[in-house]
Amino acid sequence: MAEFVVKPGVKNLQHKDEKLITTHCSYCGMQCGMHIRVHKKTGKVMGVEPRYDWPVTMGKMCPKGVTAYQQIDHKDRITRPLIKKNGKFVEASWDEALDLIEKNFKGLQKKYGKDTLSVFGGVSMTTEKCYLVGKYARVALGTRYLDYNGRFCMSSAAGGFIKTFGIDRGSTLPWPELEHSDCFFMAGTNTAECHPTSIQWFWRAKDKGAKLIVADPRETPTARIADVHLDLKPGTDSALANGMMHLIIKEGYVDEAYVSERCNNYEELKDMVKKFTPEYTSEITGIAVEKIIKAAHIYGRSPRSVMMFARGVEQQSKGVDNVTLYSSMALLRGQIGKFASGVATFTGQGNGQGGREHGQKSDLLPGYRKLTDPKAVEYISKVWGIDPKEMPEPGVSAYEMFDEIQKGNIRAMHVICSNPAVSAPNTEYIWEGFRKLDFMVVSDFFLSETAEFADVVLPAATWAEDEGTTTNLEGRVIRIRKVKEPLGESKTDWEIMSEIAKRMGKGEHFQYHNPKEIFEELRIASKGGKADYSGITYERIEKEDGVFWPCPSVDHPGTPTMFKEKFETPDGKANLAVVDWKPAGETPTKEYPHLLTTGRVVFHYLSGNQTRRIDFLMEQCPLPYVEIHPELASQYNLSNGEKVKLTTSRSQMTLDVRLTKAIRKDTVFVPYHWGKELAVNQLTNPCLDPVSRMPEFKVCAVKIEKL
Ligand SMILES: Nc1nc2c(c(=O)[nH]1)N[C@H]1C(S)=C(S)[C@@H](COP(=O)(O)OP(=O)(O)OC[C@H]3O[C@@H](n4cnc5c(=O)[nH]c(N)nc54)[C@H](O)[C@@H]3O)O[C@H]1N2
Ligand SMILES: Nc1nc2c(c(=O)[nH]1)N[C@H]1C(S)=C(S)[C@@H](COP(=O)(O)OP(=O)(O)OC[C@H]3O[C@@H](n4cnc5c(=O)[nH]c(N)nc54)[C@H](O)[C@@H]3O)O[C@H]1N2
Ligand code: SF4
Ligand SMILES: [Mo]
Repeated sequence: MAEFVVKPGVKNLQHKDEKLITTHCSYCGMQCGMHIRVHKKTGKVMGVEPRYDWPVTMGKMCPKGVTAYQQIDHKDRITRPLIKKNGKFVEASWDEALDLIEKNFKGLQKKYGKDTLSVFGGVSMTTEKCYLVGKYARVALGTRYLDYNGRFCMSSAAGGFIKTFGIDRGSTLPWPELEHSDCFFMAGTNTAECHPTSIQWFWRAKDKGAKLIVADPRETPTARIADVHLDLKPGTDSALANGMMHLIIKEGYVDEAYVSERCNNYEELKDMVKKFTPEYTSEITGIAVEKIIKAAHIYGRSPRSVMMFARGVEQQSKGVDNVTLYSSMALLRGQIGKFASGVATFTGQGNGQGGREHGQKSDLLPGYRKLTDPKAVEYISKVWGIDPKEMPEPGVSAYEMFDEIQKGNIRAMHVICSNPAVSAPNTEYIWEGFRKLDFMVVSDFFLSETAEFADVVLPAATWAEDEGTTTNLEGRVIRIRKVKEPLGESKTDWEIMSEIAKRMGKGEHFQYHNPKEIFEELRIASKGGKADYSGITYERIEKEDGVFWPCPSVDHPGTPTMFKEKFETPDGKANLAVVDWKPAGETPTKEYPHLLTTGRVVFHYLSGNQTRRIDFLMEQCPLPYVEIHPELASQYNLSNGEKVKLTTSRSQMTLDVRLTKAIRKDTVFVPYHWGKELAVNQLTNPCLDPVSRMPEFKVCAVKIEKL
């Protein structure tokens, strides 16, 4: 019945009636290599096969990835445009929907000015689409108000990397080198559940003797395999990193030659970390002194180490500080720009890297150019064929757009590929904003909690119904392939934006026939920028198993390892962080005596709008819950499975208790993948990092009550 596809290293099983279409999983930044099985005669999607010859994931996939294909023909797909009439959605033709959008967008702009429209983007889309969102907002709609869900995801990493290294690329090294590292310091990353197919690299390294240090308030599946688990109090990472550097300096683990040649601020850093003795560090972080010392010795003595972090340290009002400090630990050890060592943040969304480089952010243009730089404006205006004077000014960050709604400065919003009704902090404020809008459009393929607020919902094609590129967590640009035609009347996001552009009288700037044409334009737009894609072509990606940016010409090999000779700062040196510890935006009080942190489980993805529709994943994890240590629970006489009320100064909600010893006694944890009354973001603190404008999803003060 089955036959083997014979190709070196490939062991995929293939049925004779099926063809395999080679692509990548739609969900996280790992972008696991996979083949979608399609019936040759009917074109029906039959299932998935992992791709054994993909060098980053080598045939591994997680429970979300192996069921991702079930979205493609899912019964819940929106297949025709929806228009809200008397509070209810009715199906409409594309012409009706687009007419209504045109009438409202034009009418509102005539009355209130161009900036009354806004766009809220997302990075589950290909880079071609993400690039086009920026052009759509600025050229088709002509508004300054554009931001995207990556603001809640990668923005502190971006801010920290720019400060430290002068450029924001998530990883300084390619993933297959991890196997040859001696030590991994992992702060605020639950890799085992959030980037599960990475774990194979750490196991292979561990088999050769590598050590793993994990800093997390919870004993996650990642922490469970660690040699040292630094169980810190949420919001204290800057103290921990300073404490580690205190010991690295004191014990003589600094690579003095590297630091003097390649880094600024060493003397100032030494002064700053003097007070962070293990005792002082322990007092702030709550980690035992011996563990701090043990971790510093392991990290300090490892010839090749990789500093790794994720949202646990970044989604804080001091997220940028944390990133600069942890990166500085790696710099002190001279670990950046060499084989099997470096710094990496785990990119969250599938295209979290590529989608943030080409102008979806309120202050950025393609290629990481700055909207405040007149030369950049001039260059991009030329590529786009507009007068530089028409280029809108920078707008505001994702959460701050909701302040503009309250002030009446924004009266319409087009949400493309995001579900902020679930995923933005302090959701009641977000819901209030959506209700206040005069007109709202959402592009999605499933009716999300956000879409329910909309006046018009446009059926978007899925990741499997279009081709294009994404950039994975290493910085490798890869190909996403079209598996089948869009379901029903759904259209690709680039077609939808181009249609609306035409209606807004800007059609001449959106004359695309396929994603490749958009990519060719993006190559030019990014040329000479920091994220230079001009040397990358679809053909090269195919031939070379992806191409790492920056890649400034077609004969350039791409850049798997960053900063081999110099950093991207004006003087070519990295900036060590001289930053004191500051408390989180909210700390426990008498009324709210405990800490609440939020995050993920392996079975669901982000707002859950995709994974809550997959039966297998719902069977594994149907509802949110609150993780509480048995000692804390006993203070409130709570037992497993009981209902408990959590209250913060913003709101309250009811959750099931899950007793576990794998969490600090002063902290509770809730996963955030559910909406409405089940959304933990009703409780979270919208306190923003001053640089990245990242909300503090990871720390707030909470009250616990037995019901
Ligand atoms: N299964 C699954 N995988 C995913 C996703 C998903 O939704 N589900 N989403 C993807 C996306 S977009 C992202 S951004 C990534 C996120 O990947 P991660 O950042 O790894 O995931 P989180 O669960 O948000 O947070 C990681 C850890 O931070 C810890 N933490 C909380 N507060 C602190 C603190 O103050 N300091 C430190 N050091 N740690 C703290 C939490 O206990 C948690 O275990 O995952 C990607 N992969
Ligand atoms: N409390 C708390 N809140 C958090 C976090 C946390 O750790 N704690 N993490 C934050 C992070 S890191 C992130 S990344 C955000 C994510 O927050 P969201 O942006 O809300 O995440 P998604 O659920 O991916 O939303 C994407 C939506 O777009 C749709 N979609 C997917 N692909 C496409 C496409 O190609 N085109 C179109 N048009 N639509 C598409 C999906 O169906 C879904 O409804 O949440 C943030 N919120
Ligand atoms: S690890 Fe990420 S990319 Fe890989 S299968 Fe799971 S969700 Fe998809
Ligand atoms: Mo994310």
